Amino acid sequence: MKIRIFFSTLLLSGSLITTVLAQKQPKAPIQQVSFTQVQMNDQFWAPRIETNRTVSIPSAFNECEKNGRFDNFALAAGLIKGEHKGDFPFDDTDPYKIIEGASYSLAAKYDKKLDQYLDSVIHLNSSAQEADGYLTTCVTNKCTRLEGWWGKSRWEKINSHELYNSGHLYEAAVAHFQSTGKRTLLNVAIKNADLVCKVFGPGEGQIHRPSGHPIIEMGLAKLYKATGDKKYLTMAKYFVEETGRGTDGHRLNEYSQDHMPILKQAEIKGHAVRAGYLYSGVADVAALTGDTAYFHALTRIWDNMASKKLYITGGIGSRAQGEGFGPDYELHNHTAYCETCAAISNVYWNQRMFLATGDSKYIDVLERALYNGVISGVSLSGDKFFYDNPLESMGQHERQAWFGCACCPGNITRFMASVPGYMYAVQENTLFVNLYSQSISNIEIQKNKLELKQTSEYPWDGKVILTVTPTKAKKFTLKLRMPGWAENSPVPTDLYAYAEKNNENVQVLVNGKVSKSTKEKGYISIKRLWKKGDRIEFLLPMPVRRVKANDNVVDDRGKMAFERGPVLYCLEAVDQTDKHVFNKFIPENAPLNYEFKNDLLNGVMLLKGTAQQIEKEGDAVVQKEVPFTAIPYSTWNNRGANEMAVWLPVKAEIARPTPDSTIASSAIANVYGVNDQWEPTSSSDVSKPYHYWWLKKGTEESLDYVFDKIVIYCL
Ligand code: FUB
Ligand code: ZN
Repeated sequence: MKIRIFFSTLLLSGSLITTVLAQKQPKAPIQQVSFTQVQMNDQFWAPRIETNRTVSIPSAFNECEKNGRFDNFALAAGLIKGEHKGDFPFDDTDPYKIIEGASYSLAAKYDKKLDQYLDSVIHLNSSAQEADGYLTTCVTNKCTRLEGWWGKSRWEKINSHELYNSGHLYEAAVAHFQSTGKRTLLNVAIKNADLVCKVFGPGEGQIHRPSGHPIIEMGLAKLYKATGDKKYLTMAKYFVEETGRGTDGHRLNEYSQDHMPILKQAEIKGHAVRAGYLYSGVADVAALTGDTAYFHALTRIWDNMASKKLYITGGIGSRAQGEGFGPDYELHNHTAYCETCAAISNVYWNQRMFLATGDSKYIDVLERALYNGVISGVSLSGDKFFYDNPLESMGQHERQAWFGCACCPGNITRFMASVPGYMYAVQENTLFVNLYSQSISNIEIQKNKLELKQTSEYPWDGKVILTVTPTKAKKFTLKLRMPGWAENSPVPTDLYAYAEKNNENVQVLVNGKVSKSTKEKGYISIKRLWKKGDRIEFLLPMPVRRVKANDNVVDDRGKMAFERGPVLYCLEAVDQTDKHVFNKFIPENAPLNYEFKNDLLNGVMLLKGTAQQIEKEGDAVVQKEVPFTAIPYSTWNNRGANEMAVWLPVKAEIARPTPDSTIASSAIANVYGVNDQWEPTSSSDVSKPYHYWWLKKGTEESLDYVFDKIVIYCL
């Protein structure tokens, strides 16, 4: 007889406990189980990670070669003659990010050619480093074209990105050291960090300034962990503490979250990637120094993000202008910016919030970003990337092989290679199972080795079998994350809700029987003497769900989105009979089915149902029943540019009949305020008529990184 555990009755007391315990810091740090210990062999992630290794990393390195990223290092090293190339002072970070991704990739699967290629790139990086450790090639190369960014000398401008370059260097160096055991890049990083520690700080003669574009905080924390040298942690803490103080008299601004000290901040504002990286760095510092005040500030800011500024894709940052956050509930779809780097930063931040609290709500947000808004950033072929990830398209969006400002492709390469590292965490004699995916892992709990095997078709199916094989029988607590989506809660706030409750029960069986368990902070805890071959069956019902947004989100009113498990869906025109999306609505009660399609989009679960289509017949508007197909949002735009929507109307009034082709569409630049005050930059993507980066002419301010991306599209 199958015995079931009913968790819904525990929900109320569980959430009260969560609130109270969230105020406390855990006794011992929760440690992420390294991606090197986890071998994914599933149908979803393993092929993507392999494509990252075999296509994304080589093609991104190739773009670095073509676009002068390596030449800039060679020029700074005096190895070649010529002009500094590229449009941004942070172009050096492209190679660093790809080195990081390639290092992770090497650790998972050794490749001699790649190892040697990295050696040659690192040789250029180290040769370009100045004698005192300084490393930012456009400054060393005295690139006058980029003086607007960096000025006339080192560290002159807060937005020069010199410290951002350093941060990515440290992250790459630690990854390369840990993967290969080589100190070549680590030595470069240490020399640079030692210089940064001399130049910046509270002391006399030092520069009293925050980082401008965070990442150095996380990078320094990693360097501290890798070397054990506390001064790097002190430096990271300094950058955190200096934020919002304006000690050196620079202009305080929300754009860099530099408007007030972090301890006073409550609302997430400004540039989204900066925010995600900054708060991740703050979480690192808080965890490594045991600072609860910073952690409380982070909790407040996170609450604002997750309850008012989080897209259903897990993406953040609604605005092209300033690449950042708008006011609460500004979550428009067509012009949603949702930079790929910002979704990645959201994963970093949530992972760190989890590590600080052991609360699964952070993994719920992480999982949402992971399966949706992060991986939409890369094509299934692995060689094309989205910079912004809108939730609606008229067909004007298309992934590109590279960008003038190429932050996203490199970020994807390093992120994809690290995905297995998000599955597990260990704290004393507790093992957290955060993500589900077919895999084999070797984990150590209090010096006891253990093999953990997951057999599953997740995310397409909610059945997960975990086989536990400790070397010696061992008593420990295994915590299974109960995904929020399995508990009628798409996000841990009231920003989104399922339209109807699912009453199917989650089941947990150990060796075929119900086992004693408790529930705390979103985990089912099973404490027992685990023996070789113990088998857990975890069954998560996975019906198709309709999602409603909080009514304050104006753009989503009268609309619903579809999900199944952690996967968000969208309608793409190519799958619809009439090749249109916006002329349809899907009534709330329309039945929905799902079907796995092996030969589509590398194998995907499709959603199918019946929609109502609005059509013009002469002067009349008529309604017709038609079938529709929805695909995972992350897989859209793999069959060319076409219409796409995540949020779909539930009633006729919001659906739009497709306009007659004879009605001329017009570019509406003036609607966005583009006038002769503005000009496109050289990094505009001229291969696409509607994609331009605009800069406000002249003025210090415009050079101070206030630029708009204006997407002009046809109505
Ligand atoms: O400024 C460096 C990177 O370029 C940012 O993180 C991205 O948003 C892009 O602006
Ligand atoms: Zn980016």
